[in-house]
Amino acid sequence: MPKLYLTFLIVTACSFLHATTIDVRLVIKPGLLTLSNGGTVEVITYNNTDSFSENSALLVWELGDVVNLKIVNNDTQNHGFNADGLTSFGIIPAGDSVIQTINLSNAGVFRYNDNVNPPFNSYLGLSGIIHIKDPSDTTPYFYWDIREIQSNWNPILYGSGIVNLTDYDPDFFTINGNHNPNINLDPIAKVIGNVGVEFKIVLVNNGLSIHSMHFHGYHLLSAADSKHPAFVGREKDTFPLYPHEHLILSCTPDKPGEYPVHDHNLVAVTGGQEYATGMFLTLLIAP
Ligand SMILES: [Cu+2]
Repeated sequence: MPKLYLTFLIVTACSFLHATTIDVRLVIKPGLLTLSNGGTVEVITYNNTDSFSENSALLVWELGDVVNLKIVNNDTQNHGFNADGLTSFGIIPAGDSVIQTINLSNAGVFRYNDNVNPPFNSYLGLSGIIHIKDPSDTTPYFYWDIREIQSNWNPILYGSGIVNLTDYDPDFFTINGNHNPNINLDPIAKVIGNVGVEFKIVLVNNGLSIHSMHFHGYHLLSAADSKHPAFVGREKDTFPLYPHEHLILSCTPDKPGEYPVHDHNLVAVTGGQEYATGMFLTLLIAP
């Protein structure tokens, strides 16, 4: 047997030996999201605990593992669960649950969403991030689940009413369901790092608008781009992000400091027409 082939067999066998099976349960639940002006709107989210979370769960899994994913639909409407390139559950009727086994054979970022009533159920909060990590990748990761809210749409859509996409005029803008300044208290989003130590940020646009994240202080390297794979390798300070697109950005800070990051689509830095209660946060880099 050729040596290379034998090595491949041994490596494959080892990775199977180390494969872990994990049970993941996500519950679809309606609830209220608190906006930057203190008001609330109806949202529906995928929750990985029994309590309601304002933003759908971040799912970080390991390459080679096997996930038994159970989706429980605790809403009064039918929903689904879909992640392009990974899995699709079809319809999960109200009050029902569906289990699927997913073999994690490709590392990378996948956007998951409810593909029923597109794009509105996804807009209402039923969308999130799956990151399948290669265990050899020890880089610290941060995650930005980016979306907008048109506050007068949520009660209509939640009540199964109809809105016109061409009238979309969002008034609140969130990262992981948070806004400035609260966003800086979210350890999943807030980059805290050190000079000379690489970190990566996964950005997923789960909204319906184009965003453009602008970094002060550093240039970041595009390490993955779902919409424009040819842009991978570019080093710059502003990264457009189309609806349902994802990016992975890498940075090895060359200096200490606290530097702002904000959406260059400046309306998205506001919340309820108030500046700067939207997509604005800082990178905090220690020497
Ligand atoms: Cu700026």
